[in-house]
Amino acid sequence: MAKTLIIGACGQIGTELVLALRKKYENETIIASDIRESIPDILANGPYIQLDILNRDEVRKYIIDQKIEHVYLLAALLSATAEKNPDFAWKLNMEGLFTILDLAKEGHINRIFWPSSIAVFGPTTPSKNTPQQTIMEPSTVYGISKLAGENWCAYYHSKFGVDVRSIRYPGLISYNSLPGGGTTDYAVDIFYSAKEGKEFSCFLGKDTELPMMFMDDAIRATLELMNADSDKISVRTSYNVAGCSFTPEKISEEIKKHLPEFKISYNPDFRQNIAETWPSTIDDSVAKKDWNWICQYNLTKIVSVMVKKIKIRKNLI
Ligand code: NAD
Ligand code: AKB
Repeated sequence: MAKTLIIGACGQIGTELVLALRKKYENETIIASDIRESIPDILANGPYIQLDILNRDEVRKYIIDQKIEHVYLLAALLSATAEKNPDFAWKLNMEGLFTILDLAKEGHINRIFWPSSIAVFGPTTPSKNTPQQTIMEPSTVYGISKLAGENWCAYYHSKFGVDVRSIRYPGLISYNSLPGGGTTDYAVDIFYSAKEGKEFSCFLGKDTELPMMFMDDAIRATLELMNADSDKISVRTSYNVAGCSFTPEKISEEIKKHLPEFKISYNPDFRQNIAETWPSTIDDSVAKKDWNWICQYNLTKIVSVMVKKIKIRKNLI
């Protein structure tokens, strides 16, 4: 059983990933870490260490001393936050990756997961059914950092044999954890307004179609890729995966089927400009062929689970 460290474990994906890994493997082998001093209660069922990925010496010492074998590196600034702080976004999104890739190159780690994003695509990319390999000219700091990261992953794999695996996640929709500063965050926020009986002010226009995915699908994709035989992995930059694509108007119509009183208004801000450069639908045929990826949640199923689970969560508080 590989001793595993999740860096950035208290975020939207990390929270769910740690829970999924602890369900599958022994809790003691799944170590959550984050820059945050305290952890969400939901992660208190196993080990936690406060680590700043930008403190290279401390991270190196911990990974070597603790004989960590697998690392999931999730700490990053997302698209909207990164546009507000480009220098720091570049530093955080790139330096941490080099620390982990170098440890693997030196033989201290034997497998890495590092997430990329649909943000690697840009305004010149074909936006419908965006292929695995296509024009990639991102126009955001976040997208530039993810594209550079993908290429560094492929480089460390081909030059040094580093086993690094990656997925270009679409916008992720979850109920156990909140999103952390992205352009797709509206698709989670909308459920809280809907459940609270408040009108939702959407920061994207009503016809802005983006690729999205339910968190359970994203976590399953991550674990399936990490468990795939190495010889099945033909892509060492990052895999396209598709869930379902929808507009704010489409998701609000689906919510109204459960909560007929729900109201939405549209007040696009700077995130609209980002969204307009991203694909609307994704071709994930390579992931399907290589490691049998298949999505299980369409919009109807996502909305029905979200409406139910967010109610349960609110009742528990
Ligand atoms: P998030 O912002 O919710 O979580 C990031 C976590 O990293 C936070 O808990 C934060 O405290 C931690 N962190 C920040 N700085 C740190 C540091 N210096 N050292 C250690 N930890 C630090 O992000 P997320 O949505 O969970 O995304 C995780 C990864 O997945 C990111 O690389 C992101 O780009 C990628 N991704 C996410 C989505 C999505 O929709 N959530 C989509 C595509 C790609
Ligand atoms: C964001 O909106 O920044 C993220 C992403 C798609 O990478 N959710």
